[in-house]
Formats: sequence, C-alpha cells, structure tokens
Amino acid sequence: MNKKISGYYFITDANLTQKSVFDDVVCALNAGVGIIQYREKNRSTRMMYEEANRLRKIIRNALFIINDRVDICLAVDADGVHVGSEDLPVSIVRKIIGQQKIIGATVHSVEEAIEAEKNSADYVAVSPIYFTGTKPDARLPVGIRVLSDVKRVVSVPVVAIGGITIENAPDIIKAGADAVCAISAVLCADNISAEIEKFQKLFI
Ligand code: TZP
Ligand code: MG
Repeated sequence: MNKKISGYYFITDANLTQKSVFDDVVCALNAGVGIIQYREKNRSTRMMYEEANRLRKIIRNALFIINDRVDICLAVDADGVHVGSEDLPVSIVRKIIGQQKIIGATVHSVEEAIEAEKNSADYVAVSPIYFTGTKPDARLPVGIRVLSDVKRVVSVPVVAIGGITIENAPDIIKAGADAVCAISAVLCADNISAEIEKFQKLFI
C-alpha cells in the first residue's frame, strides 16, 4: 500500500458516534478514505487495544493511525501514531517506532511545525483552525493564516483540523491544506459516507 497524507482524513470519536466507532469506520472505508485515525480518550488500555486490533483487521486500503499511544500502535501494527504537545516528543516516538511507521504531530505555530519536521514528523496537523466543541482542551483557534504560513515553510504534508465544515473547507484547501479532518461535521451527519464524499470531491 502506498497511500499519502492527502484528502479527507477520518478520525473516530466515541462521544459523537451515532452507532459505534466500528460502524463509523466501515462508513469511512465505504467512502474510500485514505487515512483513518483511532482516537479514544476514555477507555482502558485493554479495551483500546481490542478495539484497535479489530479495526486493524478491516483497515487494509487506508493508512491506520493511532492517536497518542505509541504502545497501541506497535501492539496492533498500525501504520503510525499521531502525537500532540502533551504526548511523547516526536524525536522519542521515532526512536521507539523506527523509520517505517508514520508520525503525525499537532502544531499550533510555524515554529512548532519547523521543529516537528526537524524531529522527523511525517506530517503536521495545524490545530485548531477554528473554534471546536469536539476537543474540550483545544487551544484558541490559530486561523487560516497560520495554516498557509506553515504550508510555506515545511515540506511534509500539512493537515488542517478544528471547526472544519463543508462550507469552510474550500478556503482551508486554498490556504494550502493537503488534508482536512472534520469530525463533528461528518459524524453528526445523517449519512456519514455521503458527507465524507462531499469533502473528498473538494480535492479533485
Ligand atoms: N484536535 C484538534 S481540534 C480537534 C482535534 C481532535 C477536534 C476537531 O473536531 P471538529 O468536530 O472537526 O471540530
Ligand atoms: Mg494527543
């Protein structure tokens, strides 16, 4: 598999799901998404491992990324891990997971993006672009300007996240985002696959 970090980037959310995280991932796969991140903040390590392992078995044609947890990434042989400023530093994650796996890093500024790339992040996620109610501890919105500034200075793919909707996504892509994550906009929709397809069309 040779998938890139581009297009619509799907992230699970057990609080927003209407059926189950597993059902949501199936909808994302049916829409042909290229990247799926398992993001779980409230379960025991054992339950996370079991859920991630179950997802690993069905995610074959998309990149499978684990949020926060390097151990779960290795345990289920996911394709990579996504870390933020409160997780293990990117340079340490690289030492643990080796050269083959993907590391994504959340950044809030140009300086953090440069640092993440220097430390071998494979992509950076600029966060949050706009206000979001989905992540209670999200920082203040950085806006579209930081996104375009980051795009100008790093050579790794740039992902945009936070408050993204089908209405504002075109501007975000114009500002340089290689990929967009939109959690509530997709998980709260009546038809998750159809909603994802709307985002995917913006990249054609
Ligand atoms: N990281 C930064 S903002 C965010 C995460 C996980 C939540 C984005 O959710 P939404 O519903 O797309 O604003
Ligand atoms: Mg994190």
